[in-house]
Amino acid sequence: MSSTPHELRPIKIVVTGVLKAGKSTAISKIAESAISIDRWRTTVGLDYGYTQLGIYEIHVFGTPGHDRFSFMREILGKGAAGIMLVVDSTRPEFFDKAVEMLDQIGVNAPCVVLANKQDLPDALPPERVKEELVKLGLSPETPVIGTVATRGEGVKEALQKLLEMIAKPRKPVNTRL
Ligand SMILES: Nc1nc2c(ncn2[C@@H]2O[C@H](COP(=O)(O)OP(=O)(O)O)[C@@H](O)[C@H]2O)c(=O)[nH]1
Ligand SMILES: [Mg+2]
Repeated sequence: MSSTPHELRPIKIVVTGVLKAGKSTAISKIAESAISIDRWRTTVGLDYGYTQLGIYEIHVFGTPGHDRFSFMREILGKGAAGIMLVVDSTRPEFFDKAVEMLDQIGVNAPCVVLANKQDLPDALPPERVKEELVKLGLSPETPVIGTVATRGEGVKEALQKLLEMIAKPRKPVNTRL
């Protein structure tokens, strides 16, 4: 069965992470079209990207890294079907902050982590990134995928994984339904 545009399901995905982790770069690789509101190469407002994959019409929103925009994280998180957390695998000192940002999104949606900058020699491998993040409170079921956002490596795979998690039926709140 082929799907017509009418059957496309619009969903919102939020991309979060600290400054310079690679969020804008990752979004530009995911999306057919992407915009970034930035100044001096730093995202000050937000990133937005749009793409279609399978049955989904995907609207990707990147949260701004600067703390003075922290209020935006909760706003952007509203109604999100999934979350992508981008971390710079060479900067474990920021992992704590990354997990904190995940909390600030404030939605209990499926999440994947992009262990980005795997091309750099001092990058922690994805398994090590996961170990560290779990120590800081990340749920151990969260997939952590190695990526090189500048080359687009692993980014689409991470999105695909997230979509699989979104598609998985979750226990209904009302068990009689
Ligand atoms: N070496 C390397 N650099 C990256 C990678 N992803 C992003 N960068 C660089 O890291 C910097 C910050 O990326 P950006 O996407 O603006 O981060 P954001 O602040 O999270 O949106 C830029 O100079 C990017 O070119 C990667 O996978 N490898
Ligand atoms: Mg940015």
